[in-house]
Amino acid sequence: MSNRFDSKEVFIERYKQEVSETYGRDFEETFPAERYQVLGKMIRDYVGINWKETKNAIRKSQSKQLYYFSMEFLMGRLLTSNLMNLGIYDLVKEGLQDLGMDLNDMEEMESDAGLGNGGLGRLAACFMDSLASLDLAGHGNCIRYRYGLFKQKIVNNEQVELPDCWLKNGNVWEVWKPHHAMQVPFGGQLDAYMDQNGKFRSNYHPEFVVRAVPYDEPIIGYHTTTTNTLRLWDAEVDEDFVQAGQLNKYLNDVMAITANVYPDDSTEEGKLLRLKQEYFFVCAGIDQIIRSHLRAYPSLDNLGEKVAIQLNDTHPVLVIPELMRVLCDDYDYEWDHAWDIVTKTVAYTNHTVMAEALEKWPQEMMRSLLPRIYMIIEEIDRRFKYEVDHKGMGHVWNNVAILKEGQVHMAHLAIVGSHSVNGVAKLHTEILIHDVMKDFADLYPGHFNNKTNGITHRRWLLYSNPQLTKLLEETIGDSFKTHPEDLEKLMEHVDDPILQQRFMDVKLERKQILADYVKKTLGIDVDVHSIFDCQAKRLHAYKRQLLNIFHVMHLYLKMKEEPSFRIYPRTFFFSAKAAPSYMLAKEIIKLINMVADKINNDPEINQYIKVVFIPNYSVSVAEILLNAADVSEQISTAGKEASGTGNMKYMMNGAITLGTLDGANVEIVERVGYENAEIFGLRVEDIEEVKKENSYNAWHIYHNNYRVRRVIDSLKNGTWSSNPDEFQLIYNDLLLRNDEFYVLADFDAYVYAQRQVEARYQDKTSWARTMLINIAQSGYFSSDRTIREYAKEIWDLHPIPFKK
Ligand code: 26V
Repeated sequence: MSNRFDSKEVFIERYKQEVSETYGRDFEETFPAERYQVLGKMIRDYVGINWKETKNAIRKSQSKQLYYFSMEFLMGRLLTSNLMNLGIYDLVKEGLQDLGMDLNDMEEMESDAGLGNGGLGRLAACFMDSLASLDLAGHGNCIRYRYGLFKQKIVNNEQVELPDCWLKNGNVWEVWKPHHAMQVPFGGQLDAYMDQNGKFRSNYHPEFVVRAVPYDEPIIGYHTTTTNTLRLWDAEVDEDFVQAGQLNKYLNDVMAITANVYPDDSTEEGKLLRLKQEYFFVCAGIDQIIRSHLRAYPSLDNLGEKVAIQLNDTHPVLVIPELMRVLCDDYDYEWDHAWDIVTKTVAYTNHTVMAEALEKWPQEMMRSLLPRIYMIIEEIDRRFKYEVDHKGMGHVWNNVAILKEGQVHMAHLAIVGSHSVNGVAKLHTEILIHDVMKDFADLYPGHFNNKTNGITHRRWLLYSNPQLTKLLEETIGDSFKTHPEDLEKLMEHVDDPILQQRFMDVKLERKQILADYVKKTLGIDVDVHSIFDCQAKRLHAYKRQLLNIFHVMHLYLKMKEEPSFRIYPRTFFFSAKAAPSYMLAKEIIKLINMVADKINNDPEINQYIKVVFIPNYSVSVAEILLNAADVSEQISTAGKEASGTGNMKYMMNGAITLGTLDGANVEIVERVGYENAEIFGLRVEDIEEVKKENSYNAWHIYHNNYRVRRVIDSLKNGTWSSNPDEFQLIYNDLLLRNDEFYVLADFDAYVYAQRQVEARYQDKTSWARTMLINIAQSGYFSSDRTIREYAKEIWDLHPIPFKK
């Protein structure tokens, strides 16, 4: 029997029956959570036909397939997106209505799948949506973490981390595939020997083996048959590998592998576990690829023609030595042949130029945990040295070596083992080529390329902002839904006063939705006619939330000092998680919350300024925050933010970028023009100059700039906290450690830019026009465009041909 329901009536009948049969009770007697479970299951079953057809079509046409290896997938909730992509949202909504239910309530029941830290994980999720929507065979490979990134609560102004038990009510989208399980070995001894043909052989006696068990989630394309797979690996015990007397330890070690998403790797302890996680999902993912390839083709010779593997940052870079191991050890390939196959198959995306974020592993740790893999890395390094010398580049060896100073440099391994290395925005790629990875770019000039990030306009415009979507449809038709570049048609209408007014009404509606959420969850009243100024992203010194809150503090102190100085009412929204061990970041969160407390409760000031810290920034929070913004704060130190993707989501919903010339901001301004953004601050060249001259002196600014001094002094003089040492880390970072991210250097320029924003906001016509221009120019930042570029220029991937 088909699982399809083509009419509301059929849906209602099936749904009632399914709920009642599943729980053995009359439909009316069942709980909302139970009804949610069954709804999810019915949709998953509904998708089954497409899933099967996609697999069949790929097999029949022998299409090339992409595997996106990522330690993180920040999927968020999927119910709305799945129903909308399937084109059955209205049918289900109305069906539920007839049953006295509200689809919104069902949507709220779903856990927000937070298997990631921030932009990198969300990018992977947007890519999945675009791949399927463009009919490309592209699958995700990751870990089924039992707990997502921690949930953040604010208690006494401080961040408190709570576990994110996203699986506690199960996961309706996943399908458990125990028969596709495999074994992943760790540690132990490797006995190497030469066989009679002089070929290297080894017998491996691992110390520890776990069973990797996949859970598959369908990734549903927009109004298309294509349904790809996100495979999440769970670790289970392998009955045959428990050593006598070690049962408990073994159980704990196995459980630990898939317990947590790493909030970053700034803690020493737990590093080994992170390396285990990396090999775990790489080894399992590669095994699956090899097995499925050999079901379709007689050998692995054509792997590079039929499979593309994209490494989302260096976390999955062990793909390179692991594939070499499989080819050489398990399938008897000669090194050079195997290397050709590997480098043809694998491509690498770099997501940061921050030195401390570039992954390195102690050689000893790698050798003892993964003896054969380490041996292969040594061989890759040895041969790479030969190549570098041979190219007459021996003098750069120390910059490019994979193994040096006792560490394995994962980015170097990734570059050497890939046919493509890409940055995630124009400026970022330039910095990679001309600065951070310069020697590699000289060695492999053709390998480096840019793929500016994107976001799925489906989730971030069509589904999370139906009010704006409707207005756009009425103005320019609906072609932008499948061709987001058609948003540009809006350019013809940006001067239309009626449209401007209707757009401002839509914005107001979104602001009201956010205001209601803030009132309900935090009890804070905000004025929807104030300027909504938003900064939402991970808390990191280089992103400079400090600059933003310093400006707020400055406004407050100035208004207190000068009763004649008043500003246009503004609400400053912040939302940010800090890594649990990142003390400076946590202190900044505390400062924001203490400033909020003080200002929001000061009757003289709180009609002009409100500060709202929204806890637990996540995909679901982003879905109501970003589209309510008037101002998008993108104020990182130039050269540090690889791309940013939040900036694109704000833009697509009309907000004006207040930003530095960093990451994809550069391309945003390129499209909207300087007159439709507010750009300020030091540029990359300026910072390079200052660094070269060694001329930056934070004390100098402190002593010579009254406004800066007033703000910094307020950290210690009881304005925000009775404890003068409360913000000592911030103080030290700025003054004793000379303000690494140029917060004080950009302060005046930022205050000035904020005044410009204020003035512009008061000219309603021009403000609305600017917002409409931002929307009109945002189509370029759809991840559909990004994925088309990857498919054409890196993967050589073509749409799956479905036979009609
Ligand atoms: C991680 C860490 C960890 C601790 C020490 C400092 C530090 C600095 C940066 C990072 C980021 C690691 C990689 C990453 O998540 N990059 C982000 O990737 C996004 C998608 O391409 C991009 O939009 C963001 O700009 C970039 O930061």
